[in-house]
Amino acid sequence: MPKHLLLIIVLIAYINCIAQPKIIPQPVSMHTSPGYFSINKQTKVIVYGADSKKVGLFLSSLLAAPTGYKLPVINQKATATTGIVLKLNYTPKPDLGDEGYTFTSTKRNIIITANKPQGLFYGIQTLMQLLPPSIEGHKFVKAKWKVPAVTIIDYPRFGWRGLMLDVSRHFFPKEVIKDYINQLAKYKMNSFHWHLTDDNGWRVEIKGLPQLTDIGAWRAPREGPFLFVSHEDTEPGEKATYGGYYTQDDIREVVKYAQERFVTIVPEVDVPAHSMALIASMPNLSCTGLQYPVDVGTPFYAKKDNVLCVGNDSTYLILDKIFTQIAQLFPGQYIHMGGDEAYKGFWEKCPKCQGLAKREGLKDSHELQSYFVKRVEKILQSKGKKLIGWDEILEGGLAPEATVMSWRGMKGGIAAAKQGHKVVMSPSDYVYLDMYQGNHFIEPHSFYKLWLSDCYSFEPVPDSVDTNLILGGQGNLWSEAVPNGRHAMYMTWPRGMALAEVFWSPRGKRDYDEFVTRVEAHFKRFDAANVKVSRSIYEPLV
Ligand code: TNX
Repeated sequence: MPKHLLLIIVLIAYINCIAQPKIIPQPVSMHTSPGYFSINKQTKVIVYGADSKKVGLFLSSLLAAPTGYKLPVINQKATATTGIVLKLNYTPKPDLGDEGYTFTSTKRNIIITANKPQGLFYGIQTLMQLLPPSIEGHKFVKAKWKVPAVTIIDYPRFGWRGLMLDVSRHFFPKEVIKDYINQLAKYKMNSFHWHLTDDNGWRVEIKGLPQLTDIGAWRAPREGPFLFVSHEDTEPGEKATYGGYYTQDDIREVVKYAQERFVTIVPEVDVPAHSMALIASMPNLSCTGLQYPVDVGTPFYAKKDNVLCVGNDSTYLILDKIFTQIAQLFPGQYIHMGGDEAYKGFWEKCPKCQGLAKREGLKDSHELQSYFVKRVEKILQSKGKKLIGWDEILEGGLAPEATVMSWRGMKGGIAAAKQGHKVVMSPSDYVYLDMYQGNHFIEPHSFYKLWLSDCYSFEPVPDSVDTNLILGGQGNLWSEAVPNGRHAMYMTWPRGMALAEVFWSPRGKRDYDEFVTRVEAHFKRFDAANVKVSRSIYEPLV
């Protein structure tokens, strides 16, 4: 081959390589070709029926502000001509599953196909990422809206791709929750675990139990140290209290918002421990019956009884009342009952708990906990829901149908899968977004460490377990040191992108240095959206 021809081939290959669109999570397969599709004010979004129309309208609304175009969404019977075509397959393509899609862009059109509307939705997230970063802005920008010519086939590795946000240690208004959900959906995550209760605040209105939010949602404020705020915002008025809660209307509004983005909300009511806000509202539910204030925010402790009395019938009556309403508010199949870090010393000294143990033949406090979890499972099942809990629910024996969320490493998940239970992997060493993400000099106050590369190296399926039992994975943002929504975003991204890729993309495709080039490209998108995120992408030397 003549030398100059070889040079041209190498040059084309090189240009193609650097021109590779920076999609996160990485698609299953993507091929680029020369040319592009231009979105302009004549562009139409073409759909076929009500289901694809919804997604089409969503796309049109995403594009409206930055482009200034109001792209019409047209329901068409015949096969499409030009435009952005969103089409559900008449005969489902098995490889794509419920969430996969194909994406083809040429000079003439963009065609997205999927088996289900959710797949079309992910196709339009890919479309957004193929457009310049300014598409993420909220205001009009003059730009050329070019979509490079590509052919993509894409579908997720796992069905459970989640993030958790703790709204108890600090409270975030519903607008923050919506932003959080919107952001995770852009990275093709589909589950939002809403940690609604803990020692430091009860955050959900329960009709007929007004004390939960009159008392349980408020605590004394405290000072930093925080990077972005020097103190917590307190409510205006006479009492210097900190807190807040969601009304049932707020919850319905957020649920609808999440549904529009194909995100399932998993609500968590953390019991039997982490229950000081509940116990402060109803002191008769603890073994001692002592009156405590809602905790100001200390780590897991055993001196105060933040644990529900498992030998008291009122505990189950109240939980039934609470879970009835939680089940009505949240349409997803799962309810998370927490179950973590229960100090069991009060049960050991409590006559009611010991009486129960005797009657039921329970030989230790682990079995008392297991009895409690099994009763909660029955309550949830009676409302048509499935139980999921932190891996402590294994202690004393799992409830028959329980799904385990493994946070103290993977071992709980492995043990649960070996017993045939479903598992969501959420090990603190790989997914705890409250930890330092880089050098302490530039990162806000936190503890321990979790680098971007740690998240990216997470492998949710351990050797020797049935792959089908691992539903997927989840990143968790605990909010002891996260006082507001802006800080929550900062702590979640870019590590959330690494997790999104772990949960979606084929295992064999991971290459950290290449991933970082995509992350850097995505920083521009966050900038355009005015969302501040950490820039710590390499492990610090100190
Ligand atoms: C452990 S993870 C907890 C949380 C804390 C977190 C801090 C889990 C189930 N329990 O209550 O906020 O550590 O990283």
